[in-house]
Amino acid sequence: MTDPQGAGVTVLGLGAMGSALATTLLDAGHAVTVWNRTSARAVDLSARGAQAASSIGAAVAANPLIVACLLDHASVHETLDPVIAGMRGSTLVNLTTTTPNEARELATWAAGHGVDHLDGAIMATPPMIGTPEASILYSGSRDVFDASRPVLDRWATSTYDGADAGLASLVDLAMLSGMYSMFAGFLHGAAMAGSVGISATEFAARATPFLSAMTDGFEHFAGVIDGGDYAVPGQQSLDFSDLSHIVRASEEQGVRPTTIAAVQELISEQIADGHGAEGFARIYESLRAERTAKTGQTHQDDNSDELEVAR
Ligand code: FVH
Repeated sequence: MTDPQGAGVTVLGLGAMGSALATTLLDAGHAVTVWNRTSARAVDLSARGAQAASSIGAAVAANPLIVACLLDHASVHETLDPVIAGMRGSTLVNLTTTTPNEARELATWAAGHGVDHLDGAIMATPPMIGTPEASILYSGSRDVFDASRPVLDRWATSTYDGADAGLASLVDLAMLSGMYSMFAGFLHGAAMAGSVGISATEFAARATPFLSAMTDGFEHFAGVIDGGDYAVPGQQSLDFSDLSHIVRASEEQGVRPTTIAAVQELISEQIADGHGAEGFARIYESLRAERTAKTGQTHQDDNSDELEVAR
C-alpha cells in the first residue's frame, strides 16, 4: 500500500463537492492533480496550483492516492473501467454517493485489480468541507483509512464504520432517511397550518422547539427495540396512538395526508397483528419485515454484528 502522507493526491470529479475537496487539499499544501470529464471545470483549480491532468489515464498515474467524487456509481465505473488495469498498487477512496451494495461491488472490483479501496459517505455540504462540522464516514480497508488520515482529516471529522465497504453508505443513507422523513412531517404540518392562513414561518417558530424536544424519544425507542420487549410498562400503547383523526383532519382541510397516513398504516398493521397493547416502537417490526422475511434474521441476531466505530 502507498503512503498518502508524503504523496500527492489525485481528485477525479470537479463538481461542487470535488472542487471543495481539491481546494481544501491545495490550501493545506498538498500537491493535487485534478481531472474532470468537462475539462473547463479544472481552470480555477489550476489557477490555485492544481495540476490539471490531460486524460483520465494521466490523472490516475500521477499519484498513488486517487479520490473519486463523481455523480453516482455508474459514473465511477464509466470513468475508471478504461484505466483500472493500470491502477494496480494504487489506493482508491470513493466519495461518490452510492448504495451499500454498490460500494461493496466497487470494493470487490477494485480488489480484483489489485487496488486498495476505501468507501466514504460525505455528510456535509461543499462550504462545510475543511471544517470540523463536516463529517465523512468511511468503511472498507482499515489499513487504507489509517494510512490516509493525513489527507482525510483535512476535509472533515473522519469516522471509520467497519470493514464491510457498504457500512458508510448504509449509515449515511439511514441518517438521511430519518432526516427527510422528519422534514416531510414538518412540511405536512406546515400545509395543515397553512390551510387556515398560518404562515410557514410562524409554524416553524412554534414547531421547532416542540419537535426538537421530541428527539429525546429516540433514546427511549432505541432502548425498547434493543431490549426486545415492546410491551415494556410505562409506554403509550398503539391502541391509544391511533392517528386516523389526524388523517381525517388533514383531508378535511384539503391537505394530502400521505406522510401521516403512512405512519397510521404501520400502526394499523401492528394492531391487526395483535400488538395493540404494545408501544409505538413496535412499528419498527413492520419496517424491517421485508428483511426478516428474506433472511429470517431477528433484530437480536442483527445486534450480534455490532458496527465497529472509531473516531
Ligand atoms: N453537493 C452536496 O452537497 C452533496 C453532499 C453529500 C455528498 N454528495 C455527493 O457527492 C458527489 C458529487 O457531488 P457534487 O455536488 O460534486 O455533484 P455535481 O456538482 O453534480 O458534480 C458531478 C460530477 O460528476 C461528474 N460526472 C457526472 N457524470 C459523469 C460521467 N458519466 N463520467 C464522468 N464524470 C461524470 C461531473 O462531470 P461534468 O458534468 O462536469 O463533466 C461532475 O464533475 C455525488 O455523488 C453526491 O451525491 C454531494
